[in-house]
Amino acid sequence: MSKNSLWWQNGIIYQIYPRSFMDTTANGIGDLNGITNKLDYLADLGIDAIWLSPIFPSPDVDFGYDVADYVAIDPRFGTMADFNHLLKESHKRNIHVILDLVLNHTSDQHPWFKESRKSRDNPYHDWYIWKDPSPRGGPPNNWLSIFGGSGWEFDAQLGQYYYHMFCKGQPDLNWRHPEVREALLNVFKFWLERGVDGFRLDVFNMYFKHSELPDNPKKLIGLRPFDRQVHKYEVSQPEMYPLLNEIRKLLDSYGSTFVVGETFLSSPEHTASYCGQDKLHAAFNFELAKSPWKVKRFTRAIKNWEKALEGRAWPNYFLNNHDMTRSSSRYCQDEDDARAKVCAAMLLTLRGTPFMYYGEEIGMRDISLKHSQILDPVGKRYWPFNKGRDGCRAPMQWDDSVNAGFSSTAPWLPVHPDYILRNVSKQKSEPSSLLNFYKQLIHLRKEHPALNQGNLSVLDPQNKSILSYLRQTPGESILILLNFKQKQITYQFPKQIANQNWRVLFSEKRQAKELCQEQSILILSYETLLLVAD
Ligand code: TEU
Repeated sequence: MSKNSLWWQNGIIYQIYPRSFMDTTANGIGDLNGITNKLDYLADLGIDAIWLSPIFPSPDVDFGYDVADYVAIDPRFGTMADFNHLLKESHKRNIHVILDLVLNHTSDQHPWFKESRKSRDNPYHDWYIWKDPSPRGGPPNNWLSIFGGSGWEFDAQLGQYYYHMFCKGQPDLNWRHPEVREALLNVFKFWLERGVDGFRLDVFNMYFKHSELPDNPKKLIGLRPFDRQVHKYEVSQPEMYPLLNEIRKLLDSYGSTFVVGETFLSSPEHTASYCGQDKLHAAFNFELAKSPWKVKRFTRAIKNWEKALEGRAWPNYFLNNHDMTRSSSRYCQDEDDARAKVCAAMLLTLRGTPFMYYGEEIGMRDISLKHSQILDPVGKRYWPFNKGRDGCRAPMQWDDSVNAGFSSTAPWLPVHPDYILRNVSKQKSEPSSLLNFYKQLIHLRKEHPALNQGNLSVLDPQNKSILSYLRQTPGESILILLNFKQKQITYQFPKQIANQNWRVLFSEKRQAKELCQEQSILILSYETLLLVAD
């Protein structure tokens, strides 16, 4: 549908966790029609694509990341007709649609797995990773599940173990089997034929395991047993590269599509190795999102990512997703959104596709739950050491009506109690709200080629307060100055740009177009200051 083949570079991608976005059927769970109803809101925000966390039938052991049918819609989310409608209405508004494909594992309720466990000679048996007990008895090797315990589950009837990196209800597929490979490539085709614009691939670098299934080497240091292993043999096997090549060819044959991979347990360099012309368009590198509130650490994360990609692929940045504490909860103090604005400005002015997560634009905070309310398997297993991921998955806060306007009935997870004060409707009407801040910067990013496509030069930090970088095209230079601290501070223009005259392009705290003629400038508390070369 896209006239612009670079939509995924120029655009902003907005992740929706469908069960928490908007409920139109009064079952407490968001749905596809809910998303369709909110497309005008998203178009007005200025985003260019929505990535939908899994919308396929699932027993919800891992809330959609355990798929029981790759080519159908979970009835709680709607029907295929609802999906077609959502796709059509999104495209009408120039919003692309990206689906989340979870192809490393299925649900144990997927018909393939049900067949697979029937008998050792069932045609589907080898579609999963089955293995006899070790000669001494017990699991075939030392691989563990990141969700806790052994990675192997014994099936008494078969007398064999199957492997699962995540819950035991999420058996790993055997991508080495030609029929599995074909069936999964057909999943891409099925959705491409329907007109979707791209995919997010869940833990793609886990698809292949070492063919011999050897024990992983041990490590001395690490919090959990999982962390005290080098994950050498169950992730990042070389067979992934030719497969990515094949996936990319398939996608390219459908026009200007996009595929972003979620890299699991990976360094920026290794993540970058999966990106390029004949591989993924993009992959997620978690360094920025894991940075503490320190200019030095953000600077390092940005430089590392740029360096790792070596110009081979277009960068991307995110601070939030459905697996991590929201950035507002990580960085903001109380209800003050000053730091959330700094985050927004950074995300929207860096060189690379920004990924946003629903509710980020209004600074939604994580909900806190009692042990008995936890739904996420990670939280159930590791409480209270790790409370799991429910916190960042609470219902979207639309307005101050009952259940924050998300649903007319009790939602699947509680609404954050701050919704009366923090919601879309309220922030729309407040000129200085976080929502309006996002909108202004999204607008600026679209208007200015330097912000959109320009080069990036990260300037060396002068102090612990200011993160600064230049974005440049041959015709335009923009200097971005972000104050990470509450106190105001004087910024000295570095030598390489000291002879330049700068005008204010954006700041909430001063007049646009104001000229800066001094060698230094006073940056106010948590100020975002964008200067354009005169
Ligand atoms: O995430 C993989 C992953 O790295 C996380 O499971 C991570 O280990 C966890 O959040 C730590 O708390 C993807 C999905 O994003 C996640 O939602 C799924 O649970 C997982 O894969 C399995 O599909």
